[in-house]
Amino acid sequence: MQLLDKPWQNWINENFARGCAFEAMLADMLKAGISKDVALFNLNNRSDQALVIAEGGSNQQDGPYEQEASYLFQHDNTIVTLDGQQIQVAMRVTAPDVVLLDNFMTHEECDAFCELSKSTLVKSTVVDDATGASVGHEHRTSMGTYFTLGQNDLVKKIEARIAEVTGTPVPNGEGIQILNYVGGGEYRPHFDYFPDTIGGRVHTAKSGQRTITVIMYLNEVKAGGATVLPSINLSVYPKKGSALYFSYLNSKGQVDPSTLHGGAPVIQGEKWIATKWIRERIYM
Ligand code: PD2
Ligand code: ZN
Repeated sequence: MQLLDKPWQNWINENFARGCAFEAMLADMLKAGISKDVALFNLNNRSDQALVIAEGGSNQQDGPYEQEASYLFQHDNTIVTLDGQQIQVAMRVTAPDVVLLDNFMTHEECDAFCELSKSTLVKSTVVDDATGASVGHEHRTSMGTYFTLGQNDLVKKIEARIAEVTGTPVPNGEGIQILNYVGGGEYRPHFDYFPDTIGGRVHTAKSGQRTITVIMYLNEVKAGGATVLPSINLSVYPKKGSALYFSYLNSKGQVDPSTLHGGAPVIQGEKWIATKWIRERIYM
């Protein structure tokens, strides 16, 4: 069976890494004139994703990502927020811009988020590359729910804290998303920024690109469930109340492919997180 050329192999690997739907990729390939047999063969026998990322092939911009100062650069070991939360900087990587914050939330705040979410969890989705629609996918096996901006006092307090720590306006944040993973649940490696595709542009048209992700850990996981950044061989294990920050958009509009990240399978116990994605402009 015919192995497609390098640009097509890269395209397949990049889209898999982003969590694109298999069916959407197949449809795009058929549209481009590739026969179904060849498309299926190449989708099922893709070359090593890590290789493509190492070659810098995971976004369409010119030249390598130029690292700029972190949004959190102004902070020292401890950040005391206006509401009195004493947050410790536990770990920092400068390229990509990654910071682990301990004691970002109290245990009571974590428990309250889980309690408030339990009754509204639904199967999580990914963005369809071709259309921008939200679709279910085997690469993302969690249950989730969203809070709208400022939906209740807890949400307001945490949104204000995120805005203060990251130095970004509250209205630039998407609503907090709660995710719950159980037995084997995972979120395969992907980018949180939107790709430069028709589907991606549907999402960036109004509020711009995503700039920052803050993942807040709401419980301790018995085994597995680390957030992994394979490009830098980093695994962050969930610790109740801590938060993982990373940023991926610079002032030139480049996005940082080394922020490829995923949620490793939960082996024992369950995993609860809250995620905040921040945009360039007011989110609407
Ligand atoms: O659950 C995680 O650790 C995880 C991994 C990758 C969450 C997200 N991405 C996300 O919410 O974007
Ligand atoms: Zn993510």
